[in-house]
Amino acid sequence: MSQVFKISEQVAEALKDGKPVVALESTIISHGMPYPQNVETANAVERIVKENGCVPATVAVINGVLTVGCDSGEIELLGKLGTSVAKVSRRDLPVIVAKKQNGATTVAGTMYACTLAGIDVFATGGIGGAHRNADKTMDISADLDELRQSNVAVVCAGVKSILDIGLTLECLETRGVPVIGYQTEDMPAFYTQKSGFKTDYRLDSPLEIASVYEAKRGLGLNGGMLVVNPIPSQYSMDEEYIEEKIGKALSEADNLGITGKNITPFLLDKIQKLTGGNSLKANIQLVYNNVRLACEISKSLAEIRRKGGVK
Ligand code: PSU
Ligand code: MN
Repeated sequence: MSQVFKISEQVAEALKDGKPVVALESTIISHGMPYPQNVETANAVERIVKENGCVPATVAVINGVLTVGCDSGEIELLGKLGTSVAKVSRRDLPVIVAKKQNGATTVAGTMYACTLAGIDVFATGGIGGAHRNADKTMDISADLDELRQSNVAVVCAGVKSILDIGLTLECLETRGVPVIGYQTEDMPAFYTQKSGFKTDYRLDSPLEIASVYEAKRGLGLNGGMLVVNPIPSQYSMDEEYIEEKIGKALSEADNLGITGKNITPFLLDKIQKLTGGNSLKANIQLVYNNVRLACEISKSLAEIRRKGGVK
């Protein structure tokens, strides 16, 4: 059989040596932001990971190979292709690989690659979740089911209120996924620091988060952990303003009958256009903030393991 999975040399070496690695998804590049800001952000993220003493591992399907550790040319390609490249969640992986196509991995697709590679920490902007009318449509992102089964700590800024945040939290509870607020009790709503919902636990240091992750592993509890990191206050958006734009985007999607895998990218694009790029600025900054926290967690985890792990 031809090669279906590849870890870049740099990432493989770091993993072998117990060095801290941070995984990054690629749907956020192709479907989450416009070109060229998407490529600029992805490159800046790689730089931030390195500056913070970790090895970046951007994940995507490149010519049919699920690749952990994309190079800058591959990142540029995904950014330029934008929404014309396949959006690859768990169910899409075998098809895009067999057809030898390119694909940008979602949180679910990236978490699966992390499991294959043995990467424990993954940073992104926001995860998918239960959509606002999920009680009727059953539109619940595969990201939530992946969190049930893949052993990865995912650092995000919560979920956008394009989703039903309360229902998303219920789905996570059912799936046994701990939702950890970093230095907060509040579940953030991506563009804002609060959603009106609470997290399961508040932890105040990367070391505590890493210890919980290791305890989970020690117990043989399969599945992920969701670390929610609120957008820094200087970049957070006015709640009423963003809610109004989200409402508009949702009703437009409804009028156009957009469903399935197209709905999330449609809403992300609409919101960016309706806010005249303001939301993109906030989005970029919260990603950087999550990447920095993920680096600290990954370094703490490496340190715990160097000292012999949680007993
Ligand atoms: N939410 C965002 N930005 C994103 C996504 C979600 O704020 O870029 C992307 C992520 O890749 C996520 C995917 O995994 O959308 C979820 O898509 P769906 O709802 O179709 O599962
Ligand atoms: Mn969906």
